[in-house]
Amino acid sequence: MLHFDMDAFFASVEQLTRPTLRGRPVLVGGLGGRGVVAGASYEARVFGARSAMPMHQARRMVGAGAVVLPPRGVVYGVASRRVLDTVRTMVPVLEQLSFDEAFGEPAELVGATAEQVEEFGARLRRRVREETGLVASVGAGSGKQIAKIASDLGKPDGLRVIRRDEEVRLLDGLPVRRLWGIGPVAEEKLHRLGIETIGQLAALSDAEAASILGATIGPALHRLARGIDDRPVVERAEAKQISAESTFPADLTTIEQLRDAVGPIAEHAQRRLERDGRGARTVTVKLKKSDMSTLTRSATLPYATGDAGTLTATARRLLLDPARSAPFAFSALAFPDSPMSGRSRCSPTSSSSSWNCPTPRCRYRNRPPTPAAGASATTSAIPTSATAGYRVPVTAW
Ligand code: DCP
Ligand code: MG
Repeated sequence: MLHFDMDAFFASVEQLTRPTLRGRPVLVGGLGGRGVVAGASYEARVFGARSAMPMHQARRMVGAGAVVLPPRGVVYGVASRRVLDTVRTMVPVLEQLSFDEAFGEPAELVGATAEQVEEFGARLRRRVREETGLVASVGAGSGKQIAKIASDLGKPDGLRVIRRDEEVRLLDGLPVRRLWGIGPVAEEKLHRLGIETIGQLAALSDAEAASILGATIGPALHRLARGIDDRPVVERAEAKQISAESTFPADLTTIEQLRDAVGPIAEHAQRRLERDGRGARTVTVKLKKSDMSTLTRSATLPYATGDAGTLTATARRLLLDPARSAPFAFSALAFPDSPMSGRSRCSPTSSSSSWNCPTPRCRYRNRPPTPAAGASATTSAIPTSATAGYRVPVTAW
């Protein structure tokens, strides 16, 4: 498995397109009072500046030499496409994770030695640099988890191939947070039990891992901690968010009411996910309080799934007790995510007034094929995740 990730992507594109910025500490991000850093060049990182840090703090760290720029999304999009197109000349099937990173498993590396993988990775990095002027770091290993860790270890401007016999030693010593799917909440749970490293997590029994991390994602995370990672590379079709929501006649005031209310909403969204032949990895719950303020919480699973039980359970875990905040007037749930592989999806007919659909009950069948139109006020309130393309407002249909 190969993973590539561009170095300081936004900042590097700025330095590429504005040569006077090369070698200088560039901060890309929000310029206003509450702006945060989206990307920092490696020259800025020397001073401690990092992505997601308040811009004023990063500016202070870097000092007078800081070059602060607003993000130019369109330019990064063009650069991203050029990078991806270049990588595809050597790795035809790619699973893109964001603007600047992707997994690939080139057929010519099946059964290759570590030296052959290194040679391929070096060639790939060279080609990206020659074609785009940008620097990619590349990692390789037996699975996605290890390949991603490898590219990170290779940074900046590097290549790291992790051999089978190095894997366990390397994983064991890493903090649990480095494991795919472990967010701040799971990390804190594990820390409270004295589990700091991936090795300590791997040493638990299956039952212990499930009881700490939950029966839905615990076993998957435990397998990853033990270095078992056979997830294939899956080309993603257009990402989208599928959502369902309800408004209640009376405010929900207990966690039990809220849990009950989530069931039918989750099932509704899950049925639509299924009809689309998709799976979801991220579950977002949006709650509207009686004072009309909105609260959004999400969780990302280690695998995309279409399983109703898993998705509903994940949504329920995200709920907050109304007794400890204002009662909830409204609750919504969304699955932004990737398609499951292998099932055909709807496409517009040549007349453009209806759709060819894989299932007879499909909601697209008699709709004009303009899926991006009509995002309702309710769904547009759901933050677009990095993978969300267009959103489908269930309330409108
Ligand atoms: N990004 C962002 N907000 C963040 C993190 C990243 O907007 N909190 C954007 C800017 C980054 C791009 O996504 O340039 C890619 O993210 P990476 O995490 O890959 O970070 P970089 O490419 O900037 O640096 P590197 O990969 O070298 O660590
Ligand atoms: Mg990057």
